[in-house]
Amino acid sequence: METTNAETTRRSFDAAFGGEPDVIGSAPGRVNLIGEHTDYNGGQVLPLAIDRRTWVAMRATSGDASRIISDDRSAPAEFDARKIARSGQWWDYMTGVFAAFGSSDVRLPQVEAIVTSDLPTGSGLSSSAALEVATAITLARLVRYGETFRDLAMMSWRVETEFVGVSSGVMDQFASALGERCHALHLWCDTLETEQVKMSEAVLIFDTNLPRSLRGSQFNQRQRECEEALRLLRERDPNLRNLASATPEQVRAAKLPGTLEKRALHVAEENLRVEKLVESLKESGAVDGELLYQSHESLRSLYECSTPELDWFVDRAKEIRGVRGARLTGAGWGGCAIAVGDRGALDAARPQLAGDYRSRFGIDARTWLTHAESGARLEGEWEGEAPRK
Ligand code: NG1
Repeated sequence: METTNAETTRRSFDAAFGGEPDVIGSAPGRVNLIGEHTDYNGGQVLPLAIDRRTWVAMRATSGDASRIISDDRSAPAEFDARKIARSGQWWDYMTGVFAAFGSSDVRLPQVEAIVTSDLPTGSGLSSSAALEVATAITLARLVRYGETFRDLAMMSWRVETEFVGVSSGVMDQFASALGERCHALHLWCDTLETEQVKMSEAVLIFDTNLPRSLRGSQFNQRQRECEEALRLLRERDPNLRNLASATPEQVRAAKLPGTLEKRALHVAEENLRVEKLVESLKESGAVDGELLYQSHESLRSLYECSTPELDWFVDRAKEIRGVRGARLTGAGWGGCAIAVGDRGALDAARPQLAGDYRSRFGIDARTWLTHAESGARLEGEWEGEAPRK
C-alpha cells in the first residue's frame, strides 16, 4: 500500500476540491493483545493502537450539500449534513457521526472531505472504528465542539452500534481514540476506566485472509449465549454485575448447560488473564507469552471461534525462536492472529510463515510488523488544540 500521511492527504484534498482543508484528523486501527470477547461482557481488554491509520481532511462549505471522497476509489458520498439517513454504504461510518453531532445543539455546516488510509479494511484491525473516530475528532474541531477524545470514542461507538447497526463492545473506538505510543490501553469496559500500560514490544499481525462468512452469525450467537449464561448465573447471585465479573469457580458451581458453561468459563478466565498480563508488563516490561497461548486455547476449545488456519499459525509461531506468545485476535472465525516477541525474529520469520501457509492452505496471508502507536490526533497546526485527550 502507498505511503499515506497528513501531507499526502492535504494534497489529495487540494487535487479533489482545490485549496486547503480547514482541519485534518487521523485515527489508527488496533490489535487486541488479550481480553477477547470480554468487552461486550463488561470485562477488561488490552488493545493497542497500531501504526496504520485513516486520515480525514475536511472543510466547511457554503453550499447545500456535502461531499466526501475516499482515496480507495469507492463511490463518493453526497449528502445533506443536516438531514442524515442511513444508506448501507461505506460512508455511514462518517455520516453517522454527523447525525450524532446534529442531534446535540450543534448547527453543522455542509462539508467537503477526503478520506485516505493505509489501514486494510475487513481484516479485523478496526478500520471502521478508525474512520468513525477520525471523523469525530475532525468534525469536533471544525465546529469547535468542546468534547474530550473519550466522549468522542463513546459517540463513535454509538454510531457503530446504533447508526450502522453492528452490535459490538467499546474496545475498538476506545483503542483508536485513546491509544498512546509504546503503551497498551487497559480498559474496563463496564466502568470505562482506562490505564496506559507501558508496552514497547513488537507485534506481528498475521492476516489469514479467510472469508469471514461465519463471523456475523456466530458472533451474534455468542452474544446471546453470554446473555443467557449471565441470566442463569444471576438466578444464584442477583448482584452479579456482568458475565466477566463471575469467577471461574462460580461458573463451575452453577452447573450451566454444557455450551453455556464453556462460553462463561472462557469469559471469566480471559478477564483474569488480562489482569495477569498487565501485571507482567508492569513488573518486567515484557508480555507473558504463556497467557497468550492460554487465551488462544480457550478461544479454540471453549469459545469455539478459532479456525484450522488460526490454530496452524499459533502452532507454527511456537516453533520460532524469539517468539514468546501467539493467539488469534479479534472475534475469530478467520481474521488475524498475533505473535509477540523479539522484533528481529518476528520480521525474519514473515516470508517463511507466509510461504508455509500458502503451501498448507493455498491462501496468501498478509503480515505486518507493528508496535503500539499514538491514537487519534489532529494533524499539523491543529495539533494540541481542542478536542482534548
Ligand atoms: P473484530 O473481529 O476485530 O472486528 C470484534 C468486535 C470487538 C470485540 C472482538 C472480540 C466489532 C466491530 N468488534 O472485533 O468489539 O468484541 O470482536 O473480542 O464487532
